[in-house]
Amino acid sequence: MPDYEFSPASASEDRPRGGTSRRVYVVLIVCLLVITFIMAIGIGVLVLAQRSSDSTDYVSGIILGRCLSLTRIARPELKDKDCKKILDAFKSAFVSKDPCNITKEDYQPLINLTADPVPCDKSLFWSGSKQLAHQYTGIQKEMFTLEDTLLGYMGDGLTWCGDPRTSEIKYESCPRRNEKCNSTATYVFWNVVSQKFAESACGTVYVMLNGSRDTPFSKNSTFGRVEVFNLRPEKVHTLQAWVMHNVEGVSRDSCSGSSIRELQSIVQQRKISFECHNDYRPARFIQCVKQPSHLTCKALL
Ligand code: N1C
Repeated sequence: MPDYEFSPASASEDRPRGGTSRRVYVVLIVCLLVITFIMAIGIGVLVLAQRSSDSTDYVSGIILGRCLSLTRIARPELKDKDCKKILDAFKSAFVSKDPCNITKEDYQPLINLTADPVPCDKSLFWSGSKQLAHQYTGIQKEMFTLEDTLLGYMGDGLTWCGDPRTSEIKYESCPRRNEKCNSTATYVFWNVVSQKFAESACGTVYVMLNGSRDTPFSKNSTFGRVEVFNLRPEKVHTLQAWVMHNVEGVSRDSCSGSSIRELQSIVQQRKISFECHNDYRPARFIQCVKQPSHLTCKALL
């Protein structure tokens, strides 16, 4: 009998085998479903973990990258700084801590690792004029704003905070500063580094202020609250203010206005001489690059 011919005997023999293979199929399908389910969960967990570690990598990556690019490329005289240690000290200041109660002491280990003193007569403070101040020091390379030093450069433009429940850096959902949440990680950072920047200044120091604001000198600003009061009169003999006005904007206040007179009085009480220039010419030239045909710019020539 040919192999393919049906025989009752073989049919009866096949029945139990057919039942077994159906069971095998069912078991296989169930196994496949279970494996697929486990894999889906695994992939989900990986994606979530990846997302949350992205938030760590974002700030950590920028801080480490900025530290390396400044100390290894732009300012090789700082090549001995240990950027990995600096990143660890930065994170330890606020990671896993109450985001509303960061202290100056929390940042002390970071400060100790990042000393970058500015030569006398080369410190430029600013308030309300960040962009122009940076354009100025970008050209006048021997002058330094805080953001031209290692610490200021690393933190510029970033927001960060910790959370007691995790050891990760947050940056998207940090609490806003208010009466109940006074000492945020970023606010305390700028207070501490601005204080250090002012304490280490010497000789004549400069401040660029925004004369198109109602109060170019504000006692609530970091400059008015922290820096002015941390200049050391035994090292700083003169503060020279540059009151810059927008080329097209209105001139709200100038060297003779009440806000600058208030600054003058604070500085002189601290036994530091005070000088003031309206629209300091070298910085005015920079403003005029964008609007060379404006009347006040033509008048410069
Ligand atoms: O509050 P400000 O200016 O008077 O602060 C500026 C003053 C500068 O002289 C700097 O040395 O204080 C220092 N400083 C920074 O370098 C800095 N970089 C970025 C203070 N703050 C700094 N930031 C952020 O800008 C920070 O978030 C802070 O709140 C603002 C300050 O801007 P401002 O009012 O124009």
